[in-house]
Formats: sequence, C-alpha cells, structure tokens
Amino acid sequence: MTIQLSAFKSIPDFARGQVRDLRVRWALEEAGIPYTTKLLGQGEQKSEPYVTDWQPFGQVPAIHEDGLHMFESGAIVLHIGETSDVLLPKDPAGRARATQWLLCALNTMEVVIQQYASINIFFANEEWAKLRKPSLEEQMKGRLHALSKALGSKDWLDARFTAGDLLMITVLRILNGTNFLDATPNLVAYKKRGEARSAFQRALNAQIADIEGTRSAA
Ligand SMILES: N[C@@H](CCC(=O)N[C@@H](CS)C(=O)NCC(=O)O)C(=O)O
Repeated sequence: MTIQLSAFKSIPDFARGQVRDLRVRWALEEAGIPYTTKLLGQGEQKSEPYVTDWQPFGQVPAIHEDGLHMFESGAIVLHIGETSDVLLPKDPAGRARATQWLLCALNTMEVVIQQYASINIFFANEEWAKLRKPSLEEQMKGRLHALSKALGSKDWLDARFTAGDLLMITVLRILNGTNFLDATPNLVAYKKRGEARSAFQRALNAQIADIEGTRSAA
C-alpha cells in the first residue's frame, strides 16, 4: 500500500499544528503505515488539477492510495482504521462506538468550535461577529460540558483509545490558546493524554518538518 497525502508547504503561525492533514498523519502513525506527502504551494489547493484529482473543494487533506482517491479527514481516518485494530476495534459494538465518537467530534463539536475559531481569527473586528460571539460561546461551553460528563473519569471516550478519540482530540486542539477547556479539567487531561501518544508526536513533527522543508521521505 502506498499513500500520498496532501498538505501545505507553508502556513501562517496561527495554523501551526492545526491543519487537518495532522489527523490523517496521526492515524497513519497509529496504524504503522508509511506515507509520502504532496505539498501544495500557496493557492495551489484551488488549482484545477488539484480540485479535479484530489479535493473538489480545494482543501487539504486528501489522499491517493494506489487506485483510490479520497478526501474528508474523518472519512480518511475511518478508511485507515479498516486496516488497524488500534483505531477501530474488531468487535462490532466497539467499532460502532468508535465511529459514533468520530462523527460526534466532527458533527457535534467541530461545527461549533470551528465557527468560534473562525470568528475569532478572521472576523474578530466585524460588528456581526461581536454580536454572534456570546451565544456561540454559550453553545460551545454547553457542548464541552456534555462531553466532559460523557468522558467522566475515563482515559478515553470508550474502553480504550480509538479513532473517535483521535478526531475528538484534534477538534479540542482548535481551542489551543484559549481558556475554554479550563472549566473541564478532565478534557484538559484527555487532550494531553492524546498529545502524549508517540504516534501523535511523530505526526506533529512530520507536519512541522514538511512546512520547514526538513522532512525526509518515508
Ligand atoms: N471537512 C474537511 C475540511 C478541510 C479543511 O477545512 N481544510 C483546510 C485546512 S485545515 C483548508 O484546506 N483550507 C484552505 C482553503 O479552504 O483554501 C476535512 O475535514 O477534511
């Protein structure tokens, strides 16, 4: 199996360690699958060959794996999970719950957290953003509180680490640099636990090395 993953050659400082190819790199590292990267120059993600061959919305990540072309970080992580018991348990119920948490990360948590991040980063001075922010913050706090309750005193969302935790932790990382997690210490510890995994560290280092031009080929 040979996998090529699309990622950016350069990114602004605020996006360091946040670009969504990190999710795929982390999953590949957990699964022990080597990969190479297709690094895109500024604006290249919107170029015709990339949009046609890689990602119809002109975004990263996307993968080429032998004959298979795929986009959407969650779908790619699930696909990689098919080959790795570390990401998706073999027992059907455990597998279903891992998928449930992965989709919860994307559909319940990220939709709110990403809106908040976008408002803060890109539209902070807009009048409409100032009006929207308080209700969005309340919504986000509610979601974080519910997630914190569901996690409780467990290490991971289910009995052990799965692809659901991988996605959830990358979504919680969008809040890096804010104090929103402080009210839920178990989520702070949970995020740290994920970031301490050696596969996460390798993925993050590889993303940074690609941006700095120091990564050697797989
Ligand atoms: N739902 C997509 C979102 C991908 C996404 O937002 N990618 C961002 C980087 S994190 C991107 O490529 N932005 C550049 C652009 O839209 O031009 C996924 O999870 O794969």
